Amino acid sequence: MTTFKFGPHLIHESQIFFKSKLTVGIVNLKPIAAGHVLVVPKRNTPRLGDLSTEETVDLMLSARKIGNVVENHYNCTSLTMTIQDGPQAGQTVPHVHMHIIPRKKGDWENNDDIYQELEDSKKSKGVDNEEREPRSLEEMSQEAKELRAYFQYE
Ligand code: AMW
Repeated sequence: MTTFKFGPHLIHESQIFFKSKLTVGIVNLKPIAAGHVLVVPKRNTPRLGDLSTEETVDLMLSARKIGNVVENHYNCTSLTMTIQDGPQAGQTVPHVHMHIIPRKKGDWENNDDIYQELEDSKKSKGVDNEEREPRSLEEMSQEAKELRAYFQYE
């Protein structure tokens, strides 16, 4: 796999840090916190309900492993793990994905503000009307390299 199709987006191999039989872990173009990554089934399908049982189990087991790693790597103590399953739930990329966001005490003043921030991060302009800059491939590749070291990766 040299590139991976995430909905309409072409993901560079260097953005991928985890691969199982049916799932990949990729670093995020516009993370809302350090270690905000995405867990994505290899097969491109929009809704969780489209996945086979095997794909669903593989996704969840992968999310558990990845969550463990990012929580430790970023010295956090909890995880927000969320799937926006369909456009009315806020899904913008029509390819199933779970957000994993490492959390620690005091990171957001009100715990659930994280969901608003997640929404804002996906708009082309943020709440302050500032354009949210996507990260460079170099920056994303560096993070993926660090995370890849925790997994048996081929
Ligand atoms: W969804 O609105 O569909 O729940 O979330 C889409 C996520 O995908 C966002 O976190 C966004 O930053 C991320 N994203 C969009 N395009 C890319 C890309 N090319 N590489 C990595 N992440 C991406």
